[in-house]
Amino acid sequence: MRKRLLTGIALAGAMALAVTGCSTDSGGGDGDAGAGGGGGGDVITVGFAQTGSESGWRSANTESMKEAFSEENGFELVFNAADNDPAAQIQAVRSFINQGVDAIVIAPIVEDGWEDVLQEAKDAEIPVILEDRTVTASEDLYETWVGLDFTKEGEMAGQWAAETFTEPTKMVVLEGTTGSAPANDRAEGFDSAIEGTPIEKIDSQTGDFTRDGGKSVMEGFLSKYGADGIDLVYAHNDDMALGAIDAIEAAGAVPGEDIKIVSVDAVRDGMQALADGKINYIVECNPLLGEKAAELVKAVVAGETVEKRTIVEDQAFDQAAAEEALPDRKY
Ligand code: GYE
Repeated sequence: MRKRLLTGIALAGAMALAVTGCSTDSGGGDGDAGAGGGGGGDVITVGFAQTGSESGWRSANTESMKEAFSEENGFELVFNAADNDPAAQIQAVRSFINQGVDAIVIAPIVEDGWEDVLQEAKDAEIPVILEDRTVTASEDLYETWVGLDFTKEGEMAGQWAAETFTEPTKMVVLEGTTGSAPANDRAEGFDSAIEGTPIEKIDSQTGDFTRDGGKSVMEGFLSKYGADGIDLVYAHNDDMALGAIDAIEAAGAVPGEDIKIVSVDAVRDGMQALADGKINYIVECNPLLGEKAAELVKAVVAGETVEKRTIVEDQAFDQAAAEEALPDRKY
């Protein structure tokens, strides 16, 4: 503990020096000589292992995190985006441990496989805070998690489908990244909500949460079943829904009419497509988790006890609600 604390102080000192040197070199554009020191307190060095940059949601989340973990707020952020490669993400966490950061924040790409590296962080007495996605590893291996209720998101999407489709309906699913918490939970929540309805899942494949992935998987579905053989698309995120829209239009069908679409996230492009009638319903997933994550990191580093889980509430939008929300949408 003490050893780590000393390392932290040494690091903070080195950084304060580096920042001071930097602002002198840059001609004092920042003005305030105290700005680099986080208001005179110790700078908290945080390693953040982001998933990658797969979607609009992810861009908004990265921006929110960078804004919250700023120098002005007393942080030095070491950022890594793993390009959706679970092994690379674990390696990034290991390198944060070796660097002796004060805290590690992880948005875990997949749920499984975290035990060893989380134990290594624990042995090094570096607190780990999860944001966005969850892991299957024991809760003892991390301090806290801030994120969304993905199962509920799936349920909300499924409830809309269950109410909307009362005749036999053929549905295809564009899944998120295989093994990720939102892909697993959004599938489970949706499936439970449509149980006993005439909605039949005829196919389900991963589009990896990307627009290109959604487009190519949808092209495959369209060539296999024909546009007439598909009534509904459930996309685990807006980006894949947007890719599916391109594929449906290219096949000469009308998205939102010939083939209905329900998705999750409510990012600006998705909301625009909903307002345009190309998507029929969107369940929100709030990416603005930075402020809460930074607050938790500060508390944990200060040795305070924090809640094990913080869940941010989501809402859902139909076309009219999207039109109304769009002008003030922050992401
Ligand atoms: O829905 C998707 C992103 O983990 C909640 O990841 C997040 C998901 C989000 O790529 O767009």
